[in-house]
Amino acid sequence: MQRKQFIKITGATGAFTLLGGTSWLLQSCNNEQNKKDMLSNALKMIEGDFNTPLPAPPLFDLKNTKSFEAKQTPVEILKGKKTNVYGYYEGMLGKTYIVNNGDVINLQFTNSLPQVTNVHWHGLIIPSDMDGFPSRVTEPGGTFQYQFTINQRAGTYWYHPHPDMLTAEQVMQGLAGFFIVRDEEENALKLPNGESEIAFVIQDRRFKESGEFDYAPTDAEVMTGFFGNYMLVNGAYNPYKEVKAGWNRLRIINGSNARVYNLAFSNEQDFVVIGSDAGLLAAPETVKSILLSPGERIDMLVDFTNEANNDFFLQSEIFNGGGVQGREAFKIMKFKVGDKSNETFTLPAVLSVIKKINPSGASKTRTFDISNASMHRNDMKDSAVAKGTGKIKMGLHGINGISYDAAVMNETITAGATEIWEFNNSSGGQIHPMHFHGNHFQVLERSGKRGIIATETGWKDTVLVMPGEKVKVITTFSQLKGKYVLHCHNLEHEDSGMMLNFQIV
Ligand SMILES: [Cu+2]
Repeated sequence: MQRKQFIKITGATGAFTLLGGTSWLLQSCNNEQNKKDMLSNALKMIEGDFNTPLPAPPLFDLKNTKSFEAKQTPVEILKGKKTNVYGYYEGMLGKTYIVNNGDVINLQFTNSLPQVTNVHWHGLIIPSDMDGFPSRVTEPGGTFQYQFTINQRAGTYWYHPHPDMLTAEQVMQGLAGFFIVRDEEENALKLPNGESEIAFVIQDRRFKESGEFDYAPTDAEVMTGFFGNYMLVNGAYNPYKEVKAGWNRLRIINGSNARVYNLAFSNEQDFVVIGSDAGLLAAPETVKSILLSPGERIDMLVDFTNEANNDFFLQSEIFNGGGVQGREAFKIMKFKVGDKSNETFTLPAVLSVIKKINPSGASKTRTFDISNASMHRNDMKDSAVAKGTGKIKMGLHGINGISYDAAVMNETITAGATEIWEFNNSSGGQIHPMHFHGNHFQVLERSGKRGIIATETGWKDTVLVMPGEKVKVITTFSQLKGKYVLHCHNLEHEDSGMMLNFQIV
């Protein structure tokens, strides 16, 4: 960062604190020069040597293990340096759960962190009191019994913390894990498995000289979300993965706080999207690149048959991200393709049956203004700004002009009701991946040119809403009565207020 720009940014942060208000920040955001300064300060990605093998988090042994724990341990991510990370085991991330539909989870969770936390099972349709509601937290040293039955389709789900105003920093410190559900329908497809089924989470991080994660977002960085300049995959910096020259199945989570990736291969090869957040699509769709926003997952098949003994990269390509993101291309990980595989695989024409929800059956349409509406508020209470316990202050973002308050019930929904929810970012300047708990949804329509992309043809729990867009989703709510949240999965946005409560009654 150039010194002149640094002074401008820190000056801006200081002024925000002194004037203590969102009205000043609104002026700052509308000021073109300030906007340019924020963008010119974006860090350039620092690429590694791609010499570290891709680690796979160990599998969670559900038969013989009755507990798990969030704790801090030191690991080596950058060569010769120590990073104290958070994880659900000894290291960054957490053990991978692989369960079958119908399995029962009954685990005692222990919080061995120095701050409150909880566990949100992202994409699982489970009772409200097991779902990691932001104000239901486990104190340091405390325990909580997570108990629920898996009752949903196969898919790549994940688990991560969700405490009010502490989610961003706890995920950044390393708390996240895979929760893979299998079922008969998916098993029958005999998709590539074993060594050819590779699950990984991509995350950007910044490091201090010492090797520790550098996470101290300024107010300007809370506005856009926080970006790192080192790409980690399963906690390893720019790793490589050896694969067979045949079909491989890649299950990818975007576990980044704010960064959207435009995933593609450096050899320009096609890949086949077979699944999304909540399992298989109806039919495979072949693409050359796809956007994956924070919280979203992609399940893809990729045929490396013609790449025997070649190396190439999974990378993120330039995309139109409303001036906020997508202006830089960078490599994420290397694939080293070995000899030809002996296994044969024929891509099925049909993957699953996805019954489209008929919009005419919707009893209600709710519109959520996500154009950073809280910036227009001048009634933000000082207490709301002051109540922050973590690194991010409440109040810079909101939904419908209101920043999150765990004690307020914003929306009430009748169990079993079919509703259309519209996320309106038409006057917004930020990227918002919108996510809600307790249900899956279908994407009905998106205004503008992007249309509905391959991953959005199946069941979703997170949908990317670009600046200028309106996106409509439809769902039939479950019978699991209780409180859940709707929020932006840009975690800096979430923690500064871009979340609301809804209850199913
Ligand atoms: Cu957002």
